[in-house]
This record gives sequence, structure tokens and C-alpha cells, in this order.
Amino acid sequence: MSRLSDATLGGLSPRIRRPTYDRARLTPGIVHLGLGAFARAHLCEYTDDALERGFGPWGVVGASLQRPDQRDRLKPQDGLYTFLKRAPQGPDLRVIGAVLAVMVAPENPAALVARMAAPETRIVSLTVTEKGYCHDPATGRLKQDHPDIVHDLAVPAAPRSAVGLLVAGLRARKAAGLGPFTALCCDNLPSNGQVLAGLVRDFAALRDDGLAAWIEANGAFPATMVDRIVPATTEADIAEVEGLLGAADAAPVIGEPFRQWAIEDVFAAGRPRWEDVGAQMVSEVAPFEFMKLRMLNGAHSSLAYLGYLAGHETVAQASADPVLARFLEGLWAEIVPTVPAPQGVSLPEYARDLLIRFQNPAIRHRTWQIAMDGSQKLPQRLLGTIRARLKAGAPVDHLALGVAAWMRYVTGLDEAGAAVDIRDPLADAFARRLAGTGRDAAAVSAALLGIEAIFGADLPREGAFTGLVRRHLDRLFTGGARAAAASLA
Ligand code: CS2
Repeated sequence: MSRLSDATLGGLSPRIRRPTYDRARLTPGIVHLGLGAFARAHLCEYTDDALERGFGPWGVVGASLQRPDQRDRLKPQDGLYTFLKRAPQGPDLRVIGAVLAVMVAPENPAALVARMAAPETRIVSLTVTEKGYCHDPATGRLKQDHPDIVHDLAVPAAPRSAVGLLVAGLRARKAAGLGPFTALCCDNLPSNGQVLAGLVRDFAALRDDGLAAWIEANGAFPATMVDRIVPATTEADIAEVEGLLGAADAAPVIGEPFRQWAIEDVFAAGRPRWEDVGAQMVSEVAPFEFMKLRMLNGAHSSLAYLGYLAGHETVAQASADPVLARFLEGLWAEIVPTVPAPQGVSLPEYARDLLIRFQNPAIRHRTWQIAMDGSQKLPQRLLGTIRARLKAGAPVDHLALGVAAWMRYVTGLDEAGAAVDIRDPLADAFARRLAGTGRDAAAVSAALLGIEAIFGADLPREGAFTGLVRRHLDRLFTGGARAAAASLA
């Protein structure tokens, strides 16, 4: 079987959609940090669509900040890869051509900085996940003692962190007399543009104020809301794509048909016409972001912990469990009053559509995958909503069960007594704090509520909330996740 590449593209079945623009003429205008599955199924697909509608200098150079795998898979394919959309009625395949090359930051950080500083680079976009910003999730501020930040301040020519790389790229542009690129955050953080601007400013100021002031005056950090469910690609997906494509592809991405992208229209040096292909260019991203982070991601995380504990491997299975589906309805009823509806959107309809997306039987999104990095996700997904509800004197029963399920999960044993593979930058802190607490709901909840980077200084003092978390946790320990969820109905 031949491998997908520029040379073999013409030999694919004519039924398979592929770039109609001339890839040989495509030049790099976007550097994307963190070229994982999500970016390739989202920003890169929108950009591919935009290139088809109106060709322009918007090729994507991806950068991996850690491992070389993605480059190793995509290089023999000239950056081409398949996007397999999984709808309940069947799969749909296309080849995406927007990615020109992939760089591996640790192999040659200077080359990546030079690429960001090249005159033709107009946008540096990011999907580095929540923990990739080296910030304190409760406050959104730079963690100056984060090992990568400490390193990047000591060795500024060879940055490791996304923020260190952005600042090095901006510094090189200033030195060359160029204007800045737009830094486009595409991660699920609240006020993501503003947060990234603050992190870049704080880091730049730690080195020299001139640069921070230049960035402040000239830089652009649009806020965005990104949405598409993109589970990790599996070996079975790779084999299926090969059969459908008639060529080998080591790097396909899998996703749902739905996609959404709301972007604050403040760019420093131009952008593709993403609005021609479905992106929403808006002046205010906040309503979209609240809706998505609180309703989609808040429900996703709560369902991931409860579902995992209840023995459901995927979101589709968990959300088809009648007890957990009812829990989701109750959870959304608590969230909706805290969300200002974006213009023209009905939040109850949005919730109904979310349930249908979660239940898409063709998408195998593992509860374990979503359960990862809870310490970085809980603040914007559940805790902000809880604060808003408490302030309004409104009940938080379902939201608090989501938090308690996370606590139950990070105790490290599932309901059958098997070890849970906990992936979280704070995993060591959990283990330290939980030592000796056993299945004592009061001790476990007190130990975890004391993590200020997650809960802030305020939430542990909210008796109504902490009491509920403790009672839910007790039910989770004694009766399990389904019984705890059923007790809310
Ligand atoms: C998920 C998200 O992994 C997770 O934590 O909640 O990645 C989710 O699938 C996307 O945000 C959907 O847009």
C-alpha cells in the first residue's frame, strides 16, 4: 500500500475530497504551536477551506513542543493527512493540505524562533492544552517558579515553553524592525486572549521592560472559542482510514461533523478569511466562551469522572446511561442561568444538541482522556459556575457532584478497586495530600479543597458548597457513581 503524499495524491479515488488549490504555491503565514489532533481537525480544516475559497499566503507550519512523533509521521506525507468525520449515519473522508511542515522545538528551538520571526509569519496560533501555559489556573497568572519558565528565563535563546517561545519570537521581530505576529490562543481557557496577553507581558517584563511595552502597544491576542470533539486517534482508526483512503496514512485525525469557532476580530497583520467558511468573527467572544466552557466542557468533565467511575469507557456510553443522562439535564439546568446567551442562540437548544453530540455512537471519546488534567480544567469548567450560583443563592447540587466525582477519581482507585492511571500536573500533590485519608469523605474533600491553585482561597470557605461536596463524596464512596447521580433526581 502506498503512503499518502503529494506524489500519491493524484492516485486516490476521485471520490475522496482533497485540496483543489496548488500546494506547490502555498507559503507559510501561520506557525501553530502544539500541532496535535485538535488543531489538525479544527484550525487546519478551517484554513484548508479558506484556501479553497480564496487562495492566499496562509500555509501552516506546525511545531511540536515535546516529541518528534508528529513530524516523523507527517514529513513522509508532505504534511498531508486524512480527516475522518464520524457521523452516526457513516464516515466522511477528506485530505487536508494546509500543513506545510512540522518543526520539533526541542531539537532546534532557534529554528522555530526564526520561523516565528520570519516576515511572512503573520499569526502564531496555539493549542498546547491548559497546562501548556505554565499558569496558575485559579488566577490565570504566570507561574514564575514553573520549571519551564525558570529554564526559559535562564536560557532565553532556547525556550521550551509556549510563552517563552512567543516572547523570543516577538523579541526577534522587534530587533529586526518588523511588527508583531498575532498570537491566537485556541485552547479552552476563559478569556484566553487576555490570559495569553498577560502571560506574555509578565514573561517579557521579567527580562526587559522595553519589549513588554512594545508588545503592549503593538501586539494582538484575539480571544477565541473553539469547538469540535476530537478523540485521540487509535490504531483501529489508522487501519480503517487506510481501507477507506486506499493509501497508508500514519497521522489521520478523527472528529465529529460539528465545528464552531468564534474569533475576536483583532489581528495585527492580517488573517485568512475564515468567516467565509463558517467561523464567526465577533467583537465579544465572552458569551460564546461561557456557553462552551461551562455547558460543553463542564458537562464533559463531570460526565467523564462519573462515567469512568461507573465503568463507562466512552462519553457515548456514559451519556446513553439513563441515570447519567438525567444528571446532565440537571447539571445544564444549573449552568444555564449563569450563561449570557450569545445573540440568536437558545441555551436549552444548545444543551439538547450537546446531548446528541455526546451520544454520537460513532465517536469513541474515552472518559479517561477527558478526565486528564482535571486540576487545570475544573476552575473554568465548573468552579466559576459554582461561584456564580453561590453568589446568586442558587443550588449547586449537580455541579458539586461533578467536583466530588473528580475527587473520588483522583483518590486513585476505581469502584472495582483497580488503580486509576491519573494524568495531571498536580498528581504528586494529590497523592501527598491524600496520604492516609482513605475513604473518609471529610478528610479527602478537605485535603483537596485546600489546593489553592484549583479552588482559590474563597471556595473552601463556602460552607454550603463544601458540605455538599463532602456528602456527595461520601455517597460516591459508599454507593458508587450511578447511585450518587440517581440520588439527585
Ligand atoms: C474535552 C475537550 O478533553 C477534554 O477535556 O472536554 O477537549 C472537548 O472535547 C473539546 O473542547 C470540544 O470542543
